[in-house]
Amino acid sequence: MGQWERFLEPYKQAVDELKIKFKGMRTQFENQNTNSPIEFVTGRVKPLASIYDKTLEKGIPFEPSERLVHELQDIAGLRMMCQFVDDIETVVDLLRNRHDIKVVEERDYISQEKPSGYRSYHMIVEYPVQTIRGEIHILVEIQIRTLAMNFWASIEHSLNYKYKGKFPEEIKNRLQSAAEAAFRLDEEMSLIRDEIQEAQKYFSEYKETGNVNFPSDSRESRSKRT
Ligand code: 0O2
Ligand code: 0O2
Repeated sequence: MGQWERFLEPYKQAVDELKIKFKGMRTQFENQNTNSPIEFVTGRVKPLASIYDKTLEKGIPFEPSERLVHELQDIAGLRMMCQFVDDIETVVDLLRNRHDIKVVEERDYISQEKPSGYRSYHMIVEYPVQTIRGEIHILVEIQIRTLAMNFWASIEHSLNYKYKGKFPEEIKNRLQSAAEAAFRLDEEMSLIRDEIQEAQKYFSEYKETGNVNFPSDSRESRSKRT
């Protein structure tokens, strides 16, 4: 096994374990018939090429080292996607209260969006990985964002790769206005959150049982809310 493979092994274990645990949180909400604040979870170990780019950017040697461990806090990364902006705070609280992770840092790019238009909530946590050589504490970056924020970030990330961060002025402006549109979409969806969640509840009941009884007063209660 090569030195990089050995170095990245516990990071892979951390991502795999946390992915299962976080997906489990979603399942627990589903099992108690409650709308989950977590829509879906993804995770990855930073590819070696991206680690290399980051070491060049930061001016640190490209080799497994303590310095690399401390300066690259997102070698292990998880993303938790939410339907609504308010769910983000719920997920952040759930993570703060877990005993298997220790929050090291939080960065709120939602109330303080980045100049690019990027919005997301970042947590750097320490996670203990059990290995045959003992326990290792791994730094993990968790990005928590809405589906709209995720859509914008994925598009911007691909364009960033294409233009190597040097966007033509027009693209830059369009991305900023797209970020505002995503923000407005999140706001609009929040306004009809109850309506959406009620519909989703009936839809999952329908998927499970094949039939569903909308309460007779649902139309009435909906109109009362508006
Ligand atoms: P399910 O049942 O589809 O939810 P792995 O290859 O197993 O290590 P994984 O989890 O398959 O990793 O891949 P990854 O890339 O980490 O996460 C992708 C997961 O996110 C998949 O779920 C996708 O279905 C889910 N996903 C991606 N985009 C969306 C989306 O827009 N909406 C929803 N609801 N889910 C999305 P799973 O894990 O395959 O399970
Ligand atoms: P990748 O390919 O996603 O891994 P750092 O740069 O990590 O030393 P920084 O910049 O303070 O420190 O970290 P930050 O900004 O809190 O988090 C970095 C990660 O957030 C990025 O990882 C992206 O995943 C995401 N991110 C931050 N800003 C933007 C942005 O403007 N657009 C998009 N699409 N994503 C962003 P990497 O390593 O840059 O990339």
